[in-house]
Amino acid sequence: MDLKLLGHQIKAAKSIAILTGAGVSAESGVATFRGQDGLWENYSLEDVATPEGFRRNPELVWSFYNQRIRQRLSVKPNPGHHALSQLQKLVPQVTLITQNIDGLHQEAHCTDILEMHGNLMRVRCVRCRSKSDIDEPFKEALPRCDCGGLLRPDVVWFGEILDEKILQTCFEKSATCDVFLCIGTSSLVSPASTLAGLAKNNGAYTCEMNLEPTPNSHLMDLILTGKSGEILPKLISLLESLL
Ligand code: BV8
Ligand code: ZN
Repeated sequence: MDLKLLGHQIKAAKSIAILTGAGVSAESGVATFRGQDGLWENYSLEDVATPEGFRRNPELVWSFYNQRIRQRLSVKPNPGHHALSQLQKLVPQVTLITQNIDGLHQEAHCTDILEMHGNLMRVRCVRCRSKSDIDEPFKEALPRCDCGGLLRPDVVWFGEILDEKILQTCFEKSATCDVFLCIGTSSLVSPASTLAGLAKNNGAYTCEMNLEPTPNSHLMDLILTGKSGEILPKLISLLESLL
């Protein structure tokens, strides 16, 4: 029944904004951040996901990210990623805002993707700021740019500002959409966690898909509890019967 409510809202929507978090990649085998055997269980966020941590111990940060690069290369998009790609084919104007840096939405052929926190498979030089894509982990403990500068992952760490243009577009899409889906995120990290409130304040129909409640659950018109890799394919089958 609940899924039907969402299906009709999506069918009637002119524009849809979707925010995804690590939970969408969990069924691909990518570790989430929080919860049991989450990434922050074995590393402290301050040591491996802040500019201060990188300044203090860049080798530790690179061992953390090389491990995530290795894991990324061993996984594939799951049915939840593929369902989001099908959703974009079924209905117009679906913007995919992701906190994830794993690039699995791209691999599942999603489009209109806004990567709020950067991408694991891209690095940038701290000296000349040049960026380059990578396709494997680094062998050296401290990878360097041709200019001699230290390379860092091209991701947004805690305490760092997000790309201005990407952030503005996230705000604009969230503030003007008719339906806002919040999938697989603990809604603890800002500014990503503010997007649902923006959508709600602007009259959007809001839906959260998660295994558990989050600090944003009170903003939701509909809460679908379960795995995104199971709920989203069911949503697609329903939409195919409605459209
Ligand atoms: C900023 C990139 C302006 C790196 C990430 C106090 C002091 C200083 C700053 C702050 C402060 N208080 C708040 C802040 C701002 C701070 C912040 O929010 N901190 C938090 C910890 C309180 N934010 C920032 O610093 C941002 N910048 O605000 O700039 C500024 C500047 C200076 C000072 C102030 C402000 C930058 C934030 C970006 C950080 N970078 N990632 C990397 O990935 O390595 S954030 C990191 O967390 C990931 O991107 C991740 O996506 C994100 C959020 O986590 P989730 O995706 O939600 O994942 P999580 O594991 O938490 O949850 C998974 C969920 O999925 C769970 O709910 C689970 O139930 C569910 N789930 C699991 N399996 C499934 C599922 N759901 C469905 N199906 C399943 N199968
Ligand atoms: Zn350089």
